[in-house]
Amino acid sequence: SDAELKQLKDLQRANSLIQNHNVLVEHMYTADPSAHVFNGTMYIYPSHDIESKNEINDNGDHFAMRDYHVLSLEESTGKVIDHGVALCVDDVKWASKQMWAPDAAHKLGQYYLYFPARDQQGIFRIGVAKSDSPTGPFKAEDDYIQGTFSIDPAVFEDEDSSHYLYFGGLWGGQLQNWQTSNFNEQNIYPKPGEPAIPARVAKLSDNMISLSEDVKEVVVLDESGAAITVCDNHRRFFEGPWVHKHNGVYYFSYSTGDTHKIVYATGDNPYGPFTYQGVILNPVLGWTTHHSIVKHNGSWFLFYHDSTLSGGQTHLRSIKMAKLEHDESGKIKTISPYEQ
Ligand code: FUB
Repeated sequence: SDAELKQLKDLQRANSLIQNHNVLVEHMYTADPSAHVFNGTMYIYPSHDIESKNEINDNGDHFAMRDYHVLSLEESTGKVIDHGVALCVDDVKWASKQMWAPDAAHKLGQYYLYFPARDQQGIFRIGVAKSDSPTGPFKAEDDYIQGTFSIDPAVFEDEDSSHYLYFGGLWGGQLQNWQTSNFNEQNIYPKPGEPAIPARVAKLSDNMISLSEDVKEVVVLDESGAAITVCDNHRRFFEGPWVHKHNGVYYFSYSTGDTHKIVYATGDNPYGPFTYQGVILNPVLGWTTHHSIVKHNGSWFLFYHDSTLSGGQTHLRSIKMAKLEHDESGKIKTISPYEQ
């Protein structure tokens, strides 16, 4: 089958790449790195990948993660420190399993960890946990953030100190089950030619643990101003939203899922619409690709993951980083992860 052929090709590529994997940590598997600079230090909030006996399927059952570790990095070339377990699913009342891609934010001496997990009914929701340290341990709120659903939270802090929570992911991430305001057991996709299913965004309240407004759709347009359509798999949103701001422009970037790219679109405000611009990261080894973009000491960095260290096992990933460049017109230079 196509899937078996891809796995075989991935394994062959892994064998040739394993010698020079340059992963950031080797003592555990890590993925979905959300990086932030807090008080001058770079902190990384990744998923903590683990072995699983679950079937490998489009529902993502093989991603059975249970906890989070926070990592820090003093210099972009420095050693990565693992600060240990920051939050475990057993300590989150509303969650049952699958602690997927998290993110974090800082406000007035408090740190907030945002994370998706399945609730007791198996529906993905987004929760929040607090700490007075960027490395945790974090204490989870008793319930998930009302109004949230699906996966992959990403928090963007604008220059006026407003915080925006982006989220969403297709297939196992259940975004296709939220075409109305209630969870629908059935997967509902738009018809060919119709606009793609969008990521979602809402401003966070001052308390950082609730939404201050209704959830809105994040629309991505093509060069003619039309919404990217559902069958445009090389450009439509799949999962892993992230926003950064450069020279006053808002950059909305995300994974295209089954075409395995990180792409970006630009806009003039945090809600969009955003206009598609191009590819940030070409496909990595493994099915998923997930990133974050952060500025540290005047330079921009891309954090991402691949499955090199595990020999191509798609649910056992490792985080990496690369320098990211905006050219004079604001375009991001495409990164090809295995080319020097
Ligand atoms: O790590 C589990 C899922 O895989 C994430 O939520 C997605 O973004 C993908 O990386």
